[in-house]
Amino acid sequence: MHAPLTTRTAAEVLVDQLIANGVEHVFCVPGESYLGVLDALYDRDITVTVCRQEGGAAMMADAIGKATGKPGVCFVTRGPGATNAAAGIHIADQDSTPMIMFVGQVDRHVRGRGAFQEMDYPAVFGSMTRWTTEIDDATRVPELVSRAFHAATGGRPGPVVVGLPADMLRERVSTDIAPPFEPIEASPGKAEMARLEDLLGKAERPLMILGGTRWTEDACDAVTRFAERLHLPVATSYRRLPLFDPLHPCYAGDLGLGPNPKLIARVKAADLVILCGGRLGDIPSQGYTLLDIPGPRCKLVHVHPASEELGRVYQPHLAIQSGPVRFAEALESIAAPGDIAWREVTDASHAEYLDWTETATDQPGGVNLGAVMVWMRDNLPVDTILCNGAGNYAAWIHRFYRFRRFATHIAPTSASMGYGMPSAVAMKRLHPDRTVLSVNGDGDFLMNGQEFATAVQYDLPIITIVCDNGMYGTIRMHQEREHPGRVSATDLRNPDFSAYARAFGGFGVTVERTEDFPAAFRAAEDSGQPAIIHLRIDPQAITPSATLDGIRDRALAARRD
Ligand SMILES: Cc1ncc(C[n+]2csc(CCOP(=O)(O)OP(=O)(O)O)c2C)c(N)n1
Ligand SMILES: [Mg+2]
Repeated sequence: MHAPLTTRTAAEVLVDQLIANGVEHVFCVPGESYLGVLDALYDRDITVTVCRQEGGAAMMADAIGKATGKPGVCFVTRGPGATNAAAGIHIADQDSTPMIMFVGQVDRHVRGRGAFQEMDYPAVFGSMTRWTTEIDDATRVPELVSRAFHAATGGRPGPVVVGLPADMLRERVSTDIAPPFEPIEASPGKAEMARLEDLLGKAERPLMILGGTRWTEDACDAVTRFAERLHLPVATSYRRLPLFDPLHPCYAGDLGLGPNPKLIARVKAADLVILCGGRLGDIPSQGYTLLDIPGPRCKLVHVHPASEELGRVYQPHLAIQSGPVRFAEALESIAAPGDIAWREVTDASHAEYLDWTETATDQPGGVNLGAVMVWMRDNLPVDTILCNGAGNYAAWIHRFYRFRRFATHIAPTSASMGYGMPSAVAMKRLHPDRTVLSVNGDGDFLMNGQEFATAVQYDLPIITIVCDNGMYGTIRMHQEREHPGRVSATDLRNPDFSAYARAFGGFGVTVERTEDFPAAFRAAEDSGQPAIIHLRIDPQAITPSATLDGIRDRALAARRD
């Protein structure tokens, strides 16, 4: 314990405890329920970003958690603020992102009466957080904040919600600040690593899949060295692309939405799958079809920091309860088999990845999103951070863009729309000197497009791309498959997104032809302002390899058969 024994308000103790835990940024929408905290933030060394909607604030905190591995922090007001923020809490839960949301609460003496904006946080958030609590005793702020950091980062990381009764925040207490938290790393045992070595020695077609969170750049480097020594093919799980350099000769590709069919065949043919960090959930497992449940036919080695995830869906042949950091370190001890049987498989897998991603596919319409991704991949700095939400437009990111540095892709595995704008704000606050892109669909963007105002407020020259096809394209695609020709509630009449940018005080430009994109991008950069590049996309260009009419015709033909 340290810090002097002077009296402070509980709100001041809370903010000091955050600073002691290394928190540099908080994101908030103000509320009268936590005025004491806003006052404590006034003269403390912590960067505050005031947002336009709590969903955006919570997504910004999630983005910080994704980028740094340490809890991102947001503050929101009770009832309506908390419910708005729920979108970000759910993302952090599904994505295993460490984050902490502090939320105001009514005074303790009126609690339970259904007082103004009162809400029962454990009841509301209990099913999507690692821990939800309320601090009733001002002297326990350091203890409970410390526990919040441990709960958000331990095992499988996730969100924590902490309720703060307004009268508790006003109380003066003389309490010390607790020491900073240290994330707890589980390590693999020698016996498990020996069994892994043995399994590799007997394998003919092994494959490693990297996913989940708790990674560091060093851990990724160590896995890369291991893959190199064993010439092991490595795939990345859905939206965990930056865990492995896609141009490394061992890279086999991305297991996400619209994956390379050849990669799917390779996973199905593997006799040993080393699933490191992730859960191989619904999306990367292609609707739970890649491995048999509960007992996969291949030998499955599942490495995960949380015991409750091991054996939850798949029965692993070898379960290793370890975070990626310690597991990656331990990989150094594994000897390469004398004769590496899978050399050619690895080379072929990488060649298939390159073939699948190298050049944009032909598309209807003036703007080819694949060509836009290829241009950005070839022309932007390698440490560019790309943020996005959900929609079919993201298929072109996954397929054609390349993430060659750690934590350069910030996007929800929960495929929550509206994430691309707020997360880009958080990334530009965190890394003012790096290029930050926010890539959005037209439906997606307007879910949190108001955070463009936050980018303007803090002079954050983010380049925002809005892929405007005039529809909720993903749902239209499903509609054409299942109810061909019956377009229901998926058309959108959109604003002029470049005028939207200018109305907010930013730079806006509309692009109608692929060849105009580079100049538009450079003009957006040169403006030095937050910018929106409005891309007009032909609605027929629904995926990199299919048109809407093609999907409709196939569905109608299937009905006639
Ligand atoms: C918050 C949220 N609401 C609804 C959905 C369901 N959904 C998934 S994709 C999609 C449409 C996305 O449309 P748009 O952003 O325009 O991208 P497009 O598919 O047209 O490229 C919808 C409604 C979702 N994933 N998240
Ligand atoms: Mg759209």
